[in-house]
Amino acid sequence: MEGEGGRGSRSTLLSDMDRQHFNRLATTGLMGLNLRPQIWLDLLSDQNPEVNGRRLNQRMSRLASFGANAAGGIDRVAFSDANIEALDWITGLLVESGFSPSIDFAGNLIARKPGSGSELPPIMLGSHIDSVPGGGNYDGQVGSMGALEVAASLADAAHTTRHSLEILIFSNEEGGKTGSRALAGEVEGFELDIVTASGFTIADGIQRLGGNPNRLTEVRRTDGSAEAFLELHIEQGAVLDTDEIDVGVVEGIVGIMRWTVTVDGSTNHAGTTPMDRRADAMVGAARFIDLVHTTARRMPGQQVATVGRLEAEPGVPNVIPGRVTMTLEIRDLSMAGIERVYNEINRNLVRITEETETRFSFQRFYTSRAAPTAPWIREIIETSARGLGLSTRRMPSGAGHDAQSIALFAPVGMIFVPSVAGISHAPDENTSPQDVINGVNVLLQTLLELDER
Ligand code: HGY
Ligand code: MN
Ligand code: MN
Repeated sequence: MEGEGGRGSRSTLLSDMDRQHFNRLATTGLMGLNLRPQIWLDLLSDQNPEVNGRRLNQRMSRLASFGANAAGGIDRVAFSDANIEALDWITGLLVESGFSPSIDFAGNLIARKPGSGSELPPIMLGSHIDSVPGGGNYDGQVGSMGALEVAASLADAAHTTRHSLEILIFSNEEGGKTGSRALAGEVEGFELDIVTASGFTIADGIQRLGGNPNRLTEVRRTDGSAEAFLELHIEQGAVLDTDEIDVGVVEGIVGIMRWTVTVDGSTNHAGTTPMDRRADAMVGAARFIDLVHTTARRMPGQQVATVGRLEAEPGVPNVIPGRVTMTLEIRDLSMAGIERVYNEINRNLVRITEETETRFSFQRFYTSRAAPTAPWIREIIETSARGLGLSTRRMPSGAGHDAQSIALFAPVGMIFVPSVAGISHAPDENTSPQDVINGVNVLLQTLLELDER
């Protein structure tokens, strides 16, 4: 904190970084102003240390080549070969920055660098590099390359933080935040058998990454085992872009619950069964989808609900479907809000089951708890951004993030940068190189402030 200045080594970093600025400016023309060196240094010591934006964006491009698809996006789903190859590349970069990387039992890539205050808990930084099928080049990747760039900038400046640093590239974020939830002790046993977009179960996938699903519970961290966790991420919505705000300061992250919904009716001949003698599971499903949508829409609040997948059996044109299997996902900033939507859907479902003569059953398969970010870290992010001349806006996150799992055992902060037109989970996902740099500068500055505490 402010009043405790002097015990840390931040001043060393500032002067080292200033020297970098000095060198850069000296070679790029400030020399021409013919100022005395002492004056340059005085000028420069007022500046915030900045990361190497060129290296950062070059690495963003290189990362985009792992699992690149023809649409300009990526198919780097968790546990795929592209996921593993990208992790190998990142491992090398972490070593170059003086970090010791390893894969934990949950398949997280974790790299550590000791701080000067050996008794202090670590500061954690990171995000994910796995994508949804047909994803874009920024979701998770800005925060991952951002953490690596912070590491590289600190190494360039030969700066040792007081707290040890831990960089984490979490496993299977898109398929259920397996890595970060394992650190919080939240992964349920049955999840290991879930088949992911890669075609591998979560258990097999963890093994492919070099983890060990049988020892998953051993990675659980205890309360207070970290000083803080910082995650930089793209907004994935259009608020910052539309209002031309540089940086979002996340106040809270939505909770998410998902269920497999099974609708049972009667399989029968599509040509000979009269319309009034059918128990068509697809009709039950159709009415259910509408109910989910209208319920979430009509209730007061900001909850969202989605049926994202549907399969009919036997799934042929001339048979009335006897069974439909769907997913239901509900999100809200409070878990009680999710429960309210779920109960309201179920209350109205009675009518649908009666009218369509179908039966519904629900099996919950995923829970990611809603989490507020730490108020004191929000303030540090805000001050850091403003110190860099960037505008800020406090906002909630409707997307899920690894930070919400880490929030279960450590204070977390999240920095958002704009997503062009709010597009995400699609090849057109985009964030300008300058916005990426801005976000990473805020990440670095926030880390340095936290390290002073
Ligand atoms: O689904 C989500 O919100 C996140 O992108 N994993
Ligand atoms: Mn995502
Ligand atoms: Mn993400």
